Amino acid sequence: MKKYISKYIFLYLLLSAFFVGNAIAQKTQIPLRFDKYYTYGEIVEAVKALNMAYPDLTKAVLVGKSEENREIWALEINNPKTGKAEEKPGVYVDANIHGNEIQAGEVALYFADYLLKNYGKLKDVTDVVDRNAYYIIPVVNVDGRYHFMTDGNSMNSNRSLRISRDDDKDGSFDEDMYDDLNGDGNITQMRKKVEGGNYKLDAEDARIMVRIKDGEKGNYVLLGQEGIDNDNDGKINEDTEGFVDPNRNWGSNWQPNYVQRGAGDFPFSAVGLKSIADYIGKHENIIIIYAFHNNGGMYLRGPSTKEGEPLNAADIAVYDVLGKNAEKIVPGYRYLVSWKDLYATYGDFTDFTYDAFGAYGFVGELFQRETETYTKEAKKEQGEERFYL
Ligand SMILES: [Ca+2]
Ligand SMILES: [Ca+2]
Ligand SMILES: [Ca+2]
Ligand SMILES: [Ca+2]
Ligand SMILES: [Zn+2]
Repeated sequence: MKKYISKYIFLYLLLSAFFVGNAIAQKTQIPLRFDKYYTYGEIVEAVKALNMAYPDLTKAVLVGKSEENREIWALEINNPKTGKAEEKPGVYVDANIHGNEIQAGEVALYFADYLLKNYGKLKDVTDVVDRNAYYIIPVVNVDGRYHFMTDGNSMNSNRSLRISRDDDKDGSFDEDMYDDLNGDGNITQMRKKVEGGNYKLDAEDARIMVRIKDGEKGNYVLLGQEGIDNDNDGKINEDTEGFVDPNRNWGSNWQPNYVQRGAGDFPFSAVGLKSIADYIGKHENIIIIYAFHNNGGMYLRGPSTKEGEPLNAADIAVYDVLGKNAEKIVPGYRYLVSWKDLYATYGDFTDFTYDAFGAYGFVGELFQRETETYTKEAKKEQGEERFYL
């Protein structure tokens, strides 16, 4: 008997060692990796890992929780030897408010990592860290990032918040979502071969469907996005994820859904956004806000609607200095005004932080190629197609 017990204990120890070892191996480590995208969980681990690696300069702060109860974390950077954080100019940086714009999360993390690893090594970095306090939230839409990495995605899915909505008013919420039927990670259009259909295959690429012209004969029909009738009500994909755009739900110049699509039922109906607003409000020293999105190669300032005009001239002068410097620092990126140069958005984040807290705000639209840089000409060429940024 004794022999068996010791054998079991040994096995137990061996197994525990295996699991502990595994847990450590999975943990996000310093130096952080920038050759892959971190999952939501790994981003949280990265914030904590930076805090552990630089305990004198950082705090990891739980800001709040999302619709699906995921934690939203901030990394704060301040050198207490040069003063209290709240007595220094505060620089707030966040990213990935649109859940599918994931690389912005890596950019915010890279920014934190860059400041910390070069502190005491590069003079300019040491100077700015000594003079300012930083508040960095790498992932705002934590549920969106999570689902973007785990679910099949269409072009626009998991951009929004997970506030469910009963689209077909049958008493159940989001009960018939898209289904990735062929398991390729993408929600794409389904097609069916039907002689006399209104589509045909593209001559060069059979994946592409071309609408037939008058007099032509087609042999395909489109069946809509991938999915099955999950709840057996005879309709397919009739109640998918709720659509509240996290950058249309802030408490300044908010407009209801019929004016601003994705607005949500009321300002700050999103619990995660509300917690971030409270967090920023607690740090009265925050004077500048950078919110990183994808894409287009732009630094956008407010106002995000015409009604927000005119900004006061002194603020515009500050914006112009910052914006023109941003253009110099990041070649190809352009400093623009949201409503005028792009499109109007109500309930916008940086409008809220400007109106409520008097902080200068920029939306950094990351990623641009020559062809993808926003121009008025390009918008005309795109015709009816809308790009949401
Ligand atoms: Ca329903
Ligand atoms: Ca729904
Ligand atoms: Ca698929
Ligand atoms: Ca159904
Ligand atoms: Zn965006």
